[in-house]
Amino acid sequence: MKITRAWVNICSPGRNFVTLKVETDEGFYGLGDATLNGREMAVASYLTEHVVPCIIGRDPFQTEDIWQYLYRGAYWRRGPVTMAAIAAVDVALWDIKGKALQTPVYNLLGGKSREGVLVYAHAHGNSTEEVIADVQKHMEMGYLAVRAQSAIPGLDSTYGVPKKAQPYEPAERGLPSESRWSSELYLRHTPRLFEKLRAAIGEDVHLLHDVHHRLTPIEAARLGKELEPFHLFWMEDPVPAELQEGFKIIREHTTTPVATGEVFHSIWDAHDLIRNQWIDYIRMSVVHSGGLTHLKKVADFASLYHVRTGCHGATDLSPVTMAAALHFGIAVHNFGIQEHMPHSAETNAVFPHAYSFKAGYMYPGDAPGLGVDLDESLAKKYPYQRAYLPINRRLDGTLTDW
Ligand code: KDG
Ligand code: MG
Repeated sequence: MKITRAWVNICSPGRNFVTLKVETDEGFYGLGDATLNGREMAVASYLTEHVVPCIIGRDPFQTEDIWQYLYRGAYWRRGPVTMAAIAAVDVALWDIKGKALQTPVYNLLGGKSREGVLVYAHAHGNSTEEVIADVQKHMEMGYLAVRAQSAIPGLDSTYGVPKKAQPYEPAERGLPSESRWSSELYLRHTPRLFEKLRAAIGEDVHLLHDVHHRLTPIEAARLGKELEPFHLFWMEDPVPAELQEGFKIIREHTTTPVATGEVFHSIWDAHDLIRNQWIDYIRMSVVHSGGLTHLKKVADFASLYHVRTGCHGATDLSPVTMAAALHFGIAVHNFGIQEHMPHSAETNAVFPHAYSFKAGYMYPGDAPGLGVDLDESLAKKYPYQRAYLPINRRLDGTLTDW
């Protein structure tokens, strides 16, 4: 079999998505997600100008060799743009393999290790009462794990809480909006939130929380310690992770489990975190870390150190990535949990898919390949619109991590 054609689709059914479609001479085609939130056109251009010409004529079954060709062969390695482009090709080729062999991708990754993929939902609110009500609503919907994010008294807006009564979507059209941040106010409020939340809902549901890279290691250590009585499933991205040793300080002070990795691109971003057992969950996603070929190696390495997976699954990861994550999650032995932030109705219509949710778990479905498609004529109705993630400043105006 040979790759005969590949092209990039850019659409915005509620939010922007970049999708690679790869066709073969035997009539099979595959899809790969290449969306990099707020920097979409960089990956689209990288693919069209630099990658697509190099894959025409290659055998789509050679996922390992093509991965190495695009990674080592570029000379310039890693980085979010390169790794999202490699991921798009890689996932499209696994999709083709599955379709050609008439089997779901999970069978090519080792087969099912479990019956369903445990997922966590997003709950949020402008007050503790609203957060509690939203967690309870998700429990009634069947979720067994819920992430809780709250507005912080004294701050106008914060990560994870919608500004209007609509589903949370951080990327906004127009230039980047600016938020204000205070670690002091956040650290004062968050343990009280979880104390009231646990008292209201009991111990039977897993609770998670995303710090979104905003603290210093010693501040994160304090938070982890104060959250210990409320038994979080994890505390996510407590600090910006460029300095892997920062996690050592957190680890030395608290037994609250730590998860990180949604902005990582390769095993080299997580190598020290994993081998020193400074984290419990590695949250790299299929799309931003080189596709299934690389993520499987990350998971296998992590499994040696008791680190489990928890793939990023926000709405800026398209249904193609969600499908890939579910095939991956049902197959890898050291799976932990999968994030589930449901896509809009427009997005779901543009990307019809076989995956489903039932009683706290998601299922990839048994369609050959990934079981997700792209309705190209419907996608044309939603042209790309430039959008950015917000930026964050401290109360005195200093730029900080969003
Ligand atoms: O594009 C950025 C989002 O994907 C990110 O802010 C979402 O942190 C996130 C999460 O855990 O879903
Ligand atoms: Mg996160």
